[in-house]
Amino acid sequence: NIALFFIFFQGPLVGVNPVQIRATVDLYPRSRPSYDTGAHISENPDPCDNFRCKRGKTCKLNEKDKPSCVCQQATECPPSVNDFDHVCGTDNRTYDTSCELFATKCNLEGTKKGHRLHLDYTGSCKLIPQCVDTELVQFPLRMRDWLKNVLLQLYEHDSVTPGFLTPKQRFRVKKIFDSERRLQAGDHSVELLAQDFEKNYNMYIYPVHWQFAQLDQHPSDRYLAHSELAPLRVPLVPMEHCTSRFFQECDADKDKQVSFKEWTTCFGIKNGEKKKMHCRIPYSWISGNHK
Ligand SMILES: *[C@@H]1O[C@H](CO)[C@@H](O)[C@H](O)[C@H]1NC(C)=O
Ligand SMILES: [Ca+2]
Ligand SMILES: [Ca+2]
Repeated sequence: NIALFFIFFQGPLVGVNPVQIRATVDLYPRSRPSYDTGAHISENPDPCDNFRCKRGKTCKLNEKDKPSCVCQQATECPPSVNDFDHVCGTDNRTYDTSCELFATKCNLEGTKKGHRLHLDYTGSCKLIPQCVDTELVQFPLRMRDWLKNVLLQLYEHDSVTPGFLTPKQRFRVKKIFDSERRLQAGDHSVELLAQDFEKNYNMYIYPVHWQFAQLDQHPSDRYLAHSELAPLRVPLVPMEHCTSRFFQECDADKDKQVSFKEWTTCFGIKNGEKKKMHCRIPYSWISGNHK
């Protein structure tokens, strides 16, 4: 999922971004043909093959020749290919690559500095302007519109190469896609976005629910922890200076998690339509989990 959002957000939250096409393939690897020929299978497989370590760590064999995870050295990280590989840490220091940041964090393990160091956003560190109230109000309007466009794009790709959406997701998005009334993707004024939200409110519900479910995976519990929000936050912060404040204020009860209810409220989607239970979308429909 991280791959999707990293690439999705290489443009501002308006219109249709052609880079999104590549991104979707990364998100849905099952749509990618597999070329595993089995050529790597040898008599003595490296025990470190398929041994996964968390970010910042790498697999090494210990004294007993057993694979184990140890901190990676920043100098062992592959060099950055271009400026897009740079990341800004919460220490406001630019790291050449995210590998370097996580290696640095790992080597600081047990220290306060290491505990505090996180990936803040993609790109070199820069001055992020303060988000003023009037801008904060506009942020969810633009993001809602963007989410809808992302889903419609996925739908179009899915029509050519199935696998981007589950049948149930397709069913939901088709309704939006087929609507004559929908606002086409474009660089719209905040006034127009607000008007369209009033007029076509129903078209915005699913994209907002869908994005939540995309992020709510570790674990899938209807709460977004800070780390679950990261795939969305990290690429967005350098482009949209209200991102951090928006998600902070989204957590209305300040328990450091964004609940499903807090999320929908942030995007202006109504909650608790209890009388219309039969209209509610089962959570599994949104997330695409067939459980
Ligand atoms: C972070 O670093 C950038 C670039 O060096 C600088 O412009 C900015 O003011 C710094 N931000 C803070 C909060 O210190
Ligand atoms: Ca969760
Ligand atoms: Ca909360």
